[in-house]
Amino acid sequence: MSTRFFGDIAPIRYEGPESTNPFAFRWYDPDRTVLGKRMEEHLRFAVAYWHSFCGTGIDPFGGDTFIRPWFESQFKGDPMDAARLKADVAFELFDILGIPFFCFHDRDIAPEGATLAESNRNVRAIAEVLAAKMETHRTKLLWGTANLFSNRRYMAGAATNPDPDVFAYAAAQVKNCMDVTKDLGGQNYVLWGGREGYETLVNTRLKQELDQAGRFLSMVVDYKHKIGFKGTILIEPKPQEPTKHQYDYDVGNVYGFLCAHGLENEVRVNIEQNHAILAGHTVEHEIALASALGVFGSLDINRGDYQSGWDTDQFAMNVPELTLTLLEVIRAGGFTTGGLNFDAKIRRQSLDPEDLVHAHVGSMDAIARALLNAAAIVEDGGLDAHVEERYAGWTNGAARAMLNGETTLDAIAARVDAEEINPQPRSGRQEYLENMLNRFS
Ligand code: XLS
Ligand code: NI
Ligand code: NI
Repeated sequence: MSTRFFGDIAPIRYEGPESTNPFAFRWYDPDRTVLGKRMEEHLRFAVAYWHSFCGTGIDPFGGDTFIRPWFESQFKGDPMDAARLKADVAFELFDILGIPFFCFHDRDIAPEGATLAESNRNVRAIAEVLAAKMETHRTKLLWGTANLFSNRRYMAGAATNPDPDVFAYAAAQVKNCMDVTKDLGGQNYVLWGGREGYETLVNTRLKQELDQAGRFLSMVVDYKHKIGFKGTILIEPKPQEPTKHQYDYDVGNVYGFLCAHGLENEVRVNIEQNHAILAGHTVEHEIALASALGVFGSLDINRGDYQSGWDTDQFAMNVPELTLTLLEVIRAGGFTTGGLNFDAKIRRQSLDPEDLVHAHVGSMDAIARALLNAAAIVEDGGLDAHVEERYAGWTNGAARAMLNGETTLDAIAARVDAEEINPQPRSGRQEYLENMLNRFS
């Protein structure tokens, strides 16, 4: 059954850079080979159920602006029927975009019930609706996650709540969501700890809360193995918002936490552009660090505002910025189970169904163009050659010995004396290299 929420908008096709058709791709050409791989396989785009089908346009100073027939406030009848209508519209958009993946929270797809058992049944019932649709549509599940932050019971955290009953409730909710994610063939399972942090240290036992978080994550990993879920468990770092201080602050912080609990080979990170900015980093930095530490998993691709100190979650449209992002993704070896999830929302004034289409089409195009730019930079080789040259000293024997543990501090001191080593600074050539990059954007 087609709901035709999007009217007569036809599936978006690639028409090439000269096209002026707003309902066409100018750069995203899924079958085009880039660095030996199809563009679609490089990018692995996913629609985020929460922003695209649950977002209301609300902001701190005003209520809903979007008209969506499946919203509880606008739907007359059984909320489960509203959830089914929402699923119809979701697959209508997936088909229009030809998108390979989607992502959801349990509470996005199905309404919360009076008890957890009822909520879990609702999630399971709508998952069956989604499973049936996935059989006849091409869109698959990139990841599922449990919403452990909206309901007031989680206001002081889920795994890190002072109340053990909240910890238990969250565990039961996550178990159900992992089961459903596995049954839908999800390629990852995400944990974002929006309320796992504190508002004030005055009432917080920080070490106790960190221990709780570690135990919770260990049980998630154990359960993954118990049910034979083949996907990747991902933690999504964010420094603050909604809590003043969140424990999963950034990639470096999450890595330390994983090591402290022996989970660094079990869990990877889902990096978000806007979260990187809030942590005082760039998204490239977070990708490069995750890759260096062996925990790069997936990306929530969006765009933060450089003036607002909050998660504005705008669609990413800036090609030169995205070129640097895609360059780091390529350097990290690309995605395995991960992908690019549009954790982005249309603006409060973007009222029309077609605005959702323009947002996705525009961002898919900007990212595709950035991938082509990044691939051209790699193929040109000039940048890599410069970096190679910059570190070339480390290939000689005495230098290698310093790195691989074959020498000691006092032996090095003796060699510096004997060889009268006196290093001369060399230009880092930043502007020269930035000029080189600008040839590709
Ligand atoms: C919020 C997060 C959230 C996660 C999924 O800032 O980005 O949307 O991606 O829970
Ligand atoms: Ni996110
Ligand atoms: Ni976010």
